[in-house]
Amino acid sequence: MKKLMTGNEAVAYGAYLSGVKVGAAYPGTPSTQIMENFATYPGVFAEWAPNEKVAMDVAIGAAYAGTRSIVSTKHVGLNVAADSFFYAVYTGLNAGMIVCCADDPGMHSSQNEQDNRNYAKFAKAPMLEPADSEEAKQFAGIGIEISEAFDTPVLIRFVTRTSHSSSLVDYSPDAVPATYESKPFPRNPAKYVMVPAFARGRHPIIEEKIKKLAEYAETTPLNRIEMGDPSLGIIAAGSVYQYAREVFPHASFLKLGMVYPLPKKMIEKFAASVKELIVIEELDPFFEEQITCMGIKVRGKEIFPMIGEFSPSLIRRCAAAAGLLEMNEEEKAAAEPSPEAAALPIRPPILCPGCGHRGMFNVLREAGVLVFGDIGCYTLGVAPPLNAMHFTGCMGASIGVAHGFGKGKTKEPYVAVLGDSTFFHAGLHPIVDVLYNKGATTTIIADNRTTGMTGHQHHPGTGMTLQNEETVRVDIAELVKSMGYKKVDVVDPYEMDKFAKILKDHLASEEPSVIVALRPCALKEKANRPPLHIDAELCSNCGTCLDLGCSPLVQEEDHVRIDPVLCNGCGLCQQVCPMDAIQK
Ligand SMILES: Cc1ncc(C[n+]2csc(CCOP(=O)(O)OP(=O)(O)O)c2C)c(N)n1
Repeated sequence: MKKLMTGNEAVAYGAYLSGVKVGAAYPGTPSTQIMENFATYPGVFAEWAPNEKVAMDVAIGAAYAGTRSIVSTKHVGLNVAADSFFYAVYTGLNAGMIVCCADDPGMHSSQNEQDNRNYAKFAKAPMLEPADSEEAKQFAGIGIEISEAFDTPVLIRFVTRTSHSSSLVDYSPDAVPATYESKPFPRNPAKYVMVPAFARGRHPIIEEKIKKLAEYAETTPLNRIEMGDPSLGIIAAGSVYQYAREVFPHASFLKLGMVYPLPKKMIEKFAASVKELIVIEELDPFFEEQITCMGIKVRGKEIFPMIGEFSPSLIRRCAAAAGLLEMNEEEKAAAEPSPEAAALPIRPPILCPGCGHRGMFNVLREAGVLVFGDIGCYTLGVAPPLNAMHFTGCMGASIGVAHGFGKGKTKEPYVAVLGDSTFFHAGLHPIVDVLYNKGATTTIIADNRTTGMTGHQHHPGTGMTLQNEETVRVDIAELVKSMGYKKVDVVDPYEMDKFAKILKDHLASEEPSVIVALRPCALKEKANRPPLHIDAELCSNCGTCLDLGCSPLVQEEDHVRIDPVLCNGCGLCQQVCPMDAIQK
């Protein structure tokens, strides 16, 4: 039967079908649902690791043990896991392993739009890129085959569109996963212990392997030439291939399913059979540069942008500007921004009603401290009217940067702020660094007992596993105390006066300190508190409550009103109202 599946669902299904039994990941949009789905299949073990490097090591370990494995990550997660990924290319594995990584062109939910195809070249590992969900399913199995045939981890690249869009997949509810002979881990230090003497022996093997993979790329059906009108030849992969097919229905195509290493002979043959050759690829000129280096005349980034996400209409507009096609009136009209869309109000993301982060940021703003922030829902503290964050880089950077800022002999009061999931991901090492290197940073851990931003995944501080089993809950306050932190307070960010006093005390202290701002995520809490309302007679319309940036607070002509449908009853606005106009 056919089933509508997202690319994330399909690759998880494909991994299950091909006998993958161990999966590890850390959540990250757009890849999160790969592991969430894989975890639902019978007979598999799947975990949320504290971060992507740990996830990578876990999957590598499983493959060493002779069990097929999968890792999934968003693009920047591969930065975190890169050290491990690179050694795995050197050691090889023992059973197949696929690394599904999802790029985010257009930065729908990321801090950058790096092109992870570069990792394949950099690490010297093969990379596949599906163009729809059926391919996502199939490429999981082919990835495992390649991994075992060439003794290498195989990257499967997604982008937001291939991860999140749905298309039909051949599906059987009773499908039985493939069986395979599990081999015991060979005790072979020359292969698995990467000291320089042994690693030197491995490097030529990797170079040889990538040459063999390039030969494989020439014959695998993953890459195919689809001859149409020979006046224009297009090389494309992934979702961009689908867009290009839509825009140029009659052109000739070289559709790449294996995006590294490239099938050079096939490219030469294709180039020779078309009059003009173009490459359509999002982000970096990854194919274009390699094809240009082969001495083949090709155009790519001269026509299409290096920045942002593509769409059929963007490809059409760029191609028309380059004289490759003519747009009809309807297409021209569709390319113009619609007045209706322009008239829509801008709705930036904001913290949810009842979010504890709001109380914390209100205290921080009122205290006027510099806030070295991090990545999570709480990054929204940067937005007006809270305006209470002054730096965010990547996960876990808050504490180290704040520590360095302190060592830079600043006179300004400053704090580091990061979430509980981020703390377990990349906060442990810098928080040790502050202590070890005699820093004075106050670190605030916004503990909402979940990974809020990516959709409420468990982490070591929630007491539950990905497969919904109860487990040890690592207590953040006890953990930092055991490291040697003496000044540690746990405070509810709903209690803003108390929080402000504790903050003042911590900032006045010379010693490094930790404040755990503990308040479960409002979307998980199911608090069932009655909504508040504003007595219009008492409201002086001063706007103090609006500075909390809480969406149920609506400005009327001469007073503020609370929308009872949205209000969570948290009482933060009641605490800041100077007129006592807000009541239960
Ligand atoms: C290296 C990396 N991995 C994953 C992500 C995706 N991501 C962004 S924020 C976040 C965690 C947020 O959880 P938490 O720190 O608990 O804060 P909350 O959103 O709950 O406030 C994740 C997983 C990322 N941006 N970078």
